[in-house]
Order: sequence, then structure tokens, then C-alpha cells
Amino acid sequence: MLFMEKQNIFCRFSHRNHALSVGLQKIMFGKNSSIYLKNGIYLFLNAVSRHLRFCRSRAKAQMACAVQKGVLYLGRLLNQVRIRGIWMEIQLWRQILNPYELAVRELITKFNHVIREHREKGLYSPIEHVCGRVKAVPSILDKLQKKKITLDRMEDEIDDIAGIRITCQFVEDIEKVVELVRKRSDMEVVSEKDYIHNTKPSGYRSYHMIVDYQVETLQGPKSLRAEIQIRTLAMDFWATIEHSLQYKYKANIPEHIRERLSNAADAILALDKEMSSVRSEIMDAQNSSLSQLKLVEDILNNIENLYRISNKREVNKIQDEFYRIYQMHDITKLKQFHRQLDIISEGYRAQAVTVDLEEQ
Ligand code: 0O2
Repeated sequence: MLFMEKQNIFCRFSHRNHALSVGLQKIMFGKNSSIYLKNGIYLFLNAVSRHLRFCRSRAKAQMACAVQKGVLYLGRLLNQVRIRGIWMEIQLWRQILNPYELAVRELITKFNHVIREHREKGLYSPIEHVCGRVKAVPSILDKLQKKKITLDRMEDEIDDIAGIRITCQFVEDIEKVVELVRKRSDMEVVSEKDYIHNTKPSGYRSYHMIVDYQVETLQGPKSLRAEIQIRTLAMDFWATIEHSLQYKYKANIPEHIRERLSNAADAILALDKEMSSVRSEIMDAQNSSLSQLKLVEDILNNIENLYRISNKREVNKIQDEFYRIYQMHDITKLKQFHRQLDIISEGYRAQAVTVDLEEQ
């Protein structure tokens, strides 16, 4: 009976002890300064409990139980310290990366505004799309390790914690975007790398600009570095695929895949050249569809305004006329209609002002 009970105690004990050991090993893998202390206490308690394991009396078995509880308590305590430690690390990273998040959001908004400004003026925008990201913590740690940079030098040595990617339709647009960035007064260019004319051995092509950018935080203004990558849609397609393979294979992309990627990079180069040769035709077509879109938008705004100030039956007639002309797909007729509508609207507005003045 006593033997059975002891077996039971020891069985549970070694089970929990194993779980605890796994937990402690996990702690030991962490870079905690008190690791040797934890290790020492753990080994000591383990030795005591191993000694008590061979005892035969009930008193000693109870003592083993007490040691087991002690070990478990210590485990829980260490676990709490560990969880608090990780939480503190997360808080610390969040604190460091927060201004970079803000910078990425601000820069995306600003470059998107450049697109909008061009389109509102009916102009072709050299920027097609903007996106951005804050570098993931493991990616930062990998870079620190690769370049042998200490954590305290991170913000000074890693320039792409905040990263913006601008994609353009044509290679010619890249230079225009570069000029646009150089001229901005809210960022200062620190360095530039031209991988368009100096293609990387991998086949990577892109234009990189490192800029100094200032954000406002609760602690006051903070100046930080951001990387702006500028490339065509085709270059972006290649780089995205190649980057995902780098992630999978680390530095060891198999030779046959590397060769295919290199061929694909050549094809991308040819594609960009081909698109450039018809750039002016494509831009003309895009501009005309853009101006048609703006024209239709203006006409609809005019009709909506007329609804508020004039006879509804008459506005319905104007609307029907617009649908009739729109279906003709004739931009000249649409422009004519737009001008006539402007004159009608002007007339109604003048009438409304006269009535207002008479009432006063
Ligand atoms: P992630 O995941 O994009 O953040 P250097 O200081 O010149 O020795 P560094 O700092 O890597 O090297 O600068 P570089 O060469 O200008 O590269 C910066 C970023 O450009 C990389 O960031 C990639 O995003 C991209 N890049 C550079 N070379 C290649 C390439 O061969 N293929 C692809 N797909 N992208 C490339 P990270 O930190 O590598 O990665």
C-alpha cells in the first residue's frame, strides 16, 4: 500500500518534474542574465528530489512531496519572471518601432497625395502605387547579426527599419520620382543606390533612396531614417517572387531555380524596354480616359447642383440628354455638352442670386 502510494507520488513527481525541466530549459534558452542562478537552483532541487526518490519511509515520501511543491512553486515564479521579461521586451520593441510606424503611415499618405494631385489636374502620375512596412523584429535581428551590429547601434546602422515602396509603370518614371523625392522639403536624402543601371548579381533592379525624416511623438520631434525603393511594376513582380524564395531557401537558392530567376530577370528587362517603346501611346490613352472620367464627374456634379436650384422636370431632361450623348462614346460631343451645361448652371445661379437680393 505504502509502496503503491509512493509509486504514485513519484510517478506524478517525475511527470511534473519533466514538465518543469522542459519549462526551465526554455527559460535557459532565453538571454537572461540570471540564467546561471536559475540553473543552479534547479539542479540543486533536482538532486535533492532524486535523493529522496529512493527513500522508503512515509515521512521521507512526504518530504519528497514538499520538495516537489517547492520545485513547482519555483517553476511558477520563474515562469512569471520569464513572461514579465518577454512582455518588457515586447513593450521595448513597440516603443522603439512606434515612430517608424508613424513615419511609414505618413510617407504612404504623402506619396498617395502626389498621385491624387496629378490625377485631379488630369496629369499622368509617375507614381502608380505606394506601400510600406516596418521591418519585422526577426528580420532586424537577422540583419544585426549578419552585419555584426550591437542592439544599441540599431537605429544608427539599419536604414530600412521604415521602408516605403513606390512602383511606377515605366522605367522613365523612376527618374521623375527620384527628382520628386530630392526636391521635397519634408525629407532629406542621405544616400542613393542605383540598382537599375547597376543590376545586382541576383538580377535585382530597383532604385534605393535613404532619407532622413522627422515625426512628432509625445516625447517631441524624432528624426529617423527611412528607405524608399522605387521600381517598375515588372521589377516589383520579379523582386517579390525572388524575395519569397530567399526566405524559403535562405542564402541557398538551388542552382536550377537561380538560373530560371536570372532568365526571368532578363525577360523583365526586355518587358520594361518594350513597354517604354510604346510609352507615349499608352500615356495618351491613359490621359484621355482619365480626362473623360473627370469630364463625366464634372457633368454629374453639375446636374446634382441643378437639382437643388432648378425645375426638376427640366433637370430630368438634361440627364436624359447626358445619357444619350454618353452612349455615343464621342468625347468632343461630351465636351460640348459640358460647356452648355456650364452656361445653363451659370444662368440658374445668377437667377438664384437675383431672387435672394430681391427678397432682402
Ligand atoms: P527586407 O525583408 O526587404 O527588409 P548593404 O548595406 O548595401 O550591404 P543592405 O542594407 O541590405 O546592404 O542594402 P541593399 O542592398 O540596398 O538592400 C536593401 C533591401 O533591398 C533589402 O532589404 C531588400 O528589400 C532589397 N534587396 C536588395 N537586394 C535584393 C535582391 O537581390 N533581391 C530582392 N528580392 N530584394 C533585394 P532586406 O533587409 O534584405 O530585406
